[in-house]
Amino acid sequence: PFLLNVLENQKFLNGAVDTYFIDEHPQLFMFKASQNRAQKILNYLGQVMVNGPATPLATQIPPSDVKPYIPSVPLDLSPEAIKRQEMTGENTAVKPPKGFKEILKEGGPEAFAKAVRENKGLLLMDTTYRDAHQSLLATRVRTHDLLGVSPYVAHNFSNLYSLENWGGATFDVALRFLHECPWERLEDMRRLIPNVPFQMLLRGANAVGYTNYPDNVVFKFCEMAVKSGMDVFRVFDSLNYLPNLILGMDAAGKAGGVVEAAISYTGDVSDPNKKKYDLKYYLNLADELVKGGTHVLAIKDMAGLLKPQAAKLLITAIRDKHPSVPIHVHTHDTSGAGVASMLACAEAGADVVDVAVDSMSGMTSQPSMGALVASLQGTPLDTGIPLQTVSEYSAYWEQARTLYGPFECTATMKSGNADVYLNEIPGGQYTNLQFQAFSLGLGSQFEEVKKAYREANLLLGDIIKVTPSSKVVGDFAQFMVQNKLTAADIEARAEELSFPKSVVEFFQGAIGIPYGGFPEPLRSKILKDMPRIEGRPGQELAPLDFDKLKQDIKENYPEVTDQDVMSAAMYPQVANDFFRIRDKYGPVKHLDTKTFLVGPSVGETIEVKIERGKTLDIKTLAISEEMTAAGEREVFFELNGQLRSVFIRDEQ
Ligand code: 3PY
Ligand code: ZN
Repeated sequence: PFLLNVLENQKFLNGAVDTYFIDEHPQLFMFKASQNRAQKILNYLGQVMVNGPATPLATQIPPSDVKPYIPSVPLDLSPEAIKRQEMTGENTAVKPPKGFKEILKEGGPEAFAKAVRENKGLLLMDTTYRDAHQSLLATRVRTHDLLGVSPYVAHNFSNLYSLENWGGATFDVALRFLHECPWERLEDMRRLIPNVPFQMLLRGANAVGYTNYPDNVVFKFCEMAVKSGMDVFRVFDSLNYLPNLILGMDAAGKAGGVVEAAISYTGDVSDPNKKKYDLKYYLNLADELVKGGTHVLAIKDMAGLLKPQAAKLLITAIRDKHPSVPIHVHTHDTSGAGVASMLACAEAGADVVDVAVDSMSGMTSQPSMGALVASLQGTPLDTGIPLQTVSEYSAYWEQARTLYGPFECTATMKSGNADVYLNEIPGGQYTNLQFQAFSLGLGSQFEEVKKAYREANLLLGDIIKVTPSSKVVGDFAQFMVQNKLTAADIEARAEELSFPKSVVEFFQGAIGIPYGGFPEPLRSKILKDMPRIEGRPGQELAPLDFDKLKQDIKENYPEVTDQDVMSAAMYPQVANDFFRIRDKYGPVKHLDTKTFLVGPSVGETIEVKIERGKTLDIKTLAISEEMTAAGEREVFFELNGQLRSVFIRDEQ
């Protein structure tokens, strides 16, 4: 019987116990859910039922009602485990097999890199938990659905190079739209997947934001990420600006992470007419990053421009020059040539390529894991992953994806499109721009935006385009379309036009210096006598005072953690809104996705597991037709068999 938890147990408090004590008394770790948390969840449900979604939905497609089937993992059937299961209600899985995480833990990043380089077959990074949904579902996949299949990943994908599951846009979106703490997500995943290296995307000096941060913020961010379970940091800069890249690499390295410095790829090294970003440019950059101490070298083909022939040239050349450095290639399948390109990379000597599980692959996402695994079966580059395993994993995501209908890129995108070789729009942004164009109701708008994007890029001097430089080009393109301006108009009227803020800041040097410098006379015409930043932008910023920031937040939220403070350092306003919502609605990450997005219907019963062994059974009974004098409606629930109600202001 459950009586006291550890905090009330004298024997535990006196320290008069051994470690097996915990194994034998799992009930000591069962804490009573505070009434508070349950009440807050009811408030959230009431709010969504009365006033509609608490996060903006992007398409007309509703979330499905499915409970994705979770493929099983081997269970521990020992008497101790069964006892534990009886007490906590949780299945007790056996320990998953060891993987590269073990090598990293024991030998550090150098040993990890060596093992990767010596591995015979092709290694894979699975992007399903990050880039795949960033590119297909507006980054909206929630912790709830990531955790669902995590034990399966741990048990069946132990030979992955890494699982990309954090960073990029996930940090911002978790806080802003999913009302979840990104740090908790990372720690939750780590708990369920102890054996596979975790990988994140770090935007160099921009960390996981869109702007430059003081150096101490980037360093502390990486340190905290490692503490919460991060292993491999893919570090890039949106202009391939070396000082920004080196800063990110130093921060990741000092934190103890594996440094995977990335060269962002644009243009076409197989086309002799494309002269700016030629083989020499990429080889020089590779030399600099190896000199800078990267453990692994990444080629980040964020738009999917690396054609098979170009892949062969580029990877062969880097392989020859740096025989002992592992090469990891990232691409997007926007044109449909992704699988062919990744096979070409593997044959030319790349050690690792990026794939997404089949049902989350293709189009602006990564190429298909199953296609790559099957293509290499029985060859010297065999990945060793059984196709059946990929299929089971894919079946989970095929169902889980239907929960995200409101963010589904296929609402507008029906196929791949090789026009990406012309406009060079990165995968994530391609879907975004298409959404925006269609939401304006203009079918032809997207075609115009894509053409303008190409022109805007050339006006900016043909720059590398990836977050945040891709936003500069996107804003510029939209400005041109909205104001019906051609490139010639821009050049002629630059002094009098009022350009988007991001474009002006780019010319000021706010995100760094592009390769080949800024285009003149356009820069001078736009900036006139505005200030310019010379060199690395972050260098000029004063260190952030974390203690002061913590004190400030504490005034409103006394329980603020260091992780919260870092969230606020990255995104001050977004984090503040998140704290307010968390305070009001509690841990909404535990709700299933359909309920989180559109709420339960009247008469529906839902289960909310708010912690190990603690489940809330919530039945929605009714919403009052009458409004109170204060403009509120009463929403009635049955919570674990007891009648409860909440008053919700009707904002409609
Ligand atoms: C990001 O910065 O989020 C990206 O995915 C860039 O490719
Ligand atoms: Zn990407």
